[in-house]
Amino acid sequence: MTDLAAQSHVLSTLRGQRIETASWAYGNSGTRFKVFAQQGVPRDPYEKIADAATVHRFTGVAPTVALHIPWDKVADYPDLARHAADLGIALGTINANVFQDDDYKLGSVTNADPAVRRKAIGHLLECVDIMDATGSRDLKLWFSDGTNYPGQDDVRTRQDRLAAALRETYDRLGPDQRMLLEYKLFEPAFYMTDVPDWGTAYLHCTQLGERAQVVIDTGHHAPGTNIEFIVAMLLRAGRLGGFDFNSRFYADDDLMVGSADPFQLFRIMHEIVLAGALEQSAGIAYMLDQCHNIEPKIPAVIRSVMNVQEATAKALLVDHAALAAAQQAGDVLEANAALMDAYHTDVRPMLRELREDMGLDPDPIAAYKRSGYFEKIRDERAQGQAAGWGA
Ligand SMILES: [Mn+2]
Repeated sequence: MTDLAAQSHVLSTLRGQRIETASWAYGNSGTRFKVFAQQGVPRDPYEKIADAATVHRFTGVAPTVALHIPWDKVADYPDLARHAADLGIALGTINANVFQDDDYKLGSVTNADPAVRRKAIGHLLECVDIMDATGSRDLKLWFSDGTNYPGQDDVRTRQDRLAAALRETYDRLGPDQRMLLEYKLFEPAFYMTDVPDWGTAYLHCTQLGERAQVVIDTGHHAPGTNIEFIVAMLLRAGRLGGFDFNSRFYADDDLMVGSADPFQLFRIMHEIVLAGALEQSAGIAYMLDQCHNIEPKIPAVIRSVMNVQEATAKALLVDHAALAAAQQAGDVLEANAALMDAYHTDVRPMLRELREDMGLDPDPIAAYKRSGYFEKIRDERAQGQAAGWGA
């Protein structure tokens, strides 16, 4: 390809990129020590969707918003979907929640008590009902289940209970719906987590069927884990269903993706580009799972979308022919340089050009600040109860 043809390929690929934002990113959040309230925070799912639509209006690549049940429970889901459509976006992934009820102290679907397991499975099935009403494709499952002490419960029996719950839920899915199973190393369980790693999630998915896929939350790994290796393995197995993007430094920090380690995000996107998995037809959901505790939320989500775009643009700039030739020749330094040259490219001018081509302001954050949206929501939402975790 000529340089010009290559540039036009990169731009058209970036134009087709889709990043899903999360409803909970717009609500109040914090650490387990303190939730800091912000002004203008949505009071209900309708207002969260309005904020998500605002992110899409300024970025052009975030046309869906993930919901979390019961945080985003409403009486009329088709009406919520219409509200989203009126604002130019759609409802996305449905995230289940079986971790915020006293009954789940010793686990949800893995609990020794069959009545608790039935309650948890009932919630998962209810989430599929909601997907039917919203038109959502994906059900995302994350289980806080695990144990704090050796001997607290039987490891294999808990896996059997988990498998049974996943089977019942999977069998309830429609033909166009998928189950995305998320893993997490630790927390809130500190000795053993029932789905701690990609291998466990992968094993359950392969036993369920084609539409059970693993989701990689970038914050859910031990320090030093080579996440792009996991990406490559799941791509190779056809079991990568999506990402929950966020940034971690110590544990599950849930900060803006690409903020602490933009090079890691680039390495992940490089595997994605190599596998041709950026196309929507590849069926990989690119979602943000973040909380903005000390920074203003909407600009933080916009910044996160831009960080993913920048990492993707750099990954698209890797000279694959030069990389393959260097690898084949055993030229370690040239192979590494093929990646680093792309990583060190300043892609911001190209992304500004892309936004102008899309009829957007080249600087989405500045455009958002000028728009008056924050002043509007600050005044409109001054009264009432702001949404937050568990609300
Ligand atoms: Mn997640």
